[in-house]
Amino acid sequence: MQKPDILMTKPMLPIVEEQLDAEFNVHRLHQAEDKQAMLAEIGDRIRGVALSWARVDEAFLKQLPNVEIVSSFGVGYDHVDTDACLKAQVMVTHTPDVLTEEVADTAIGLMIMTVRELGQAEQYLRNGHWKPNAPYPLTQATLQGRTLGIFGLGRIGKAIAKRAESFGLSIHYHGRSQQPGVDYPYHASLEGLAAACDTLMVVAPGGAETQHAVNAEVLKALGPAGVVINIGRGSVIDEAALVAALEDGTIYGAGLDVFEHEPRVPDSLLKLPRVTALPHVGSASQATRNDMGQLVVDNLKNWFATGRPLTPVPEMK
Ligand code: NAP
Ligand code: 8YV
Repeated sequence: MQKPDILMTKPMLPIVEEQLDAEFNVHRLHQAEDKQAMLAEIGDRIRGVALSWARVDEAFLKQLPNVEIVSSFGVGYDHVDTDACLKAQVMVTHTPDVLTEEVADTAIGLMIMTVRELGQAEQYLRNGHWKPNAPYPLTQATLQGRTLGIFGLGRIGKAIAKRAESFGLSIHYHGRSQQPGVDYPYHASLEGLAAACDTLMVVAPGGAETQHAVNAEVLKALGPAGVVINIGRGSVIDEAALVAALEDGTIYGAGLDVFEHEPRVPDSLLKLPRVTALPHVGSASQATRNDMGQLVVDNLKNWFATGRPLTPVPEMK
């Protein structure tokens, strides 16, 4: 039987590429010198897409008139226009759950690094500044006694909350609605959440609805002891407003794993002393990335074997 033709948009993990090559006729868009010419030539044969970090919109889908499924690497899928996919009757899958605990671990690590300046302290030692009578300065902030406001109490948000509770933090949250069976105080507005806490953990998805939700007003409400941690998406925070709030002391510090224009991180942010910046490594252990990659493969295999996806995005359910 003829193997289905699928399109790969970027290089993927070896375990993914090997399995996809065994099951499908894989076309690698990233290897084409002229991507438009390649799509014009093979676009109508493509039935599936193994997607990482490429935008899927109406224009892209038009070039793949017979595509049935987009299997995206990662739980966040703000790079996929799900309305366009629904209109074109294209299934979209993502990789939830398998990365939840890893990302929550990273979020907690980033929060502690930021509040206790652990990255800066390590640089102090590595740069030879730790001498007799020259300890690293005491941090003005402590994790103890903090109130953590979680913006996006979903799978990862709840895993962060569970960990934070064991550190003795009080937890509050904001989302589009109050969740039944969740006892943490709920705030109907993000500004209300920020006013009630001193540490804001952003773990909401990206996309038009959350674009710049963390703006100058929210940062002002967080206050001068406030620390923002972003493990969700860069687009959720107005980066220029964040820089301004850090520069003038409106808030205390920030720990960021994600940025508005990755991999570009503005110098104005990096030169601030109370900023901890990580290169989008929330899920980036080999084991977790392999599990995510396996789901990309399994969604495609299941779709072509049974006509059903394993982990469709909520809009497709
Ligand atoms: P999830 O279970 O769907 O949780 C998302 C939460 O955000 C839900 O509680 C939802 O609550 C809330 N939310 C969704 N849309 C919202 C909106 N428009 N306004 C306000 N709140 C909204 O997803 P997850 O698995 O926890 O992942 C969350 C996000 O983390 C992903 O979308 C991705 O962007 C990010 N992520 C980052 C990394 C990294 O490496 N840094 C790794 C994995 C994931 P309501 O429905 O009640 O609003
Ligand atoms: C990945 C992520 O880094 O799952 C997500 O939404 O942001 C991360 O786990 C990314 O999707 C792929 O590089």
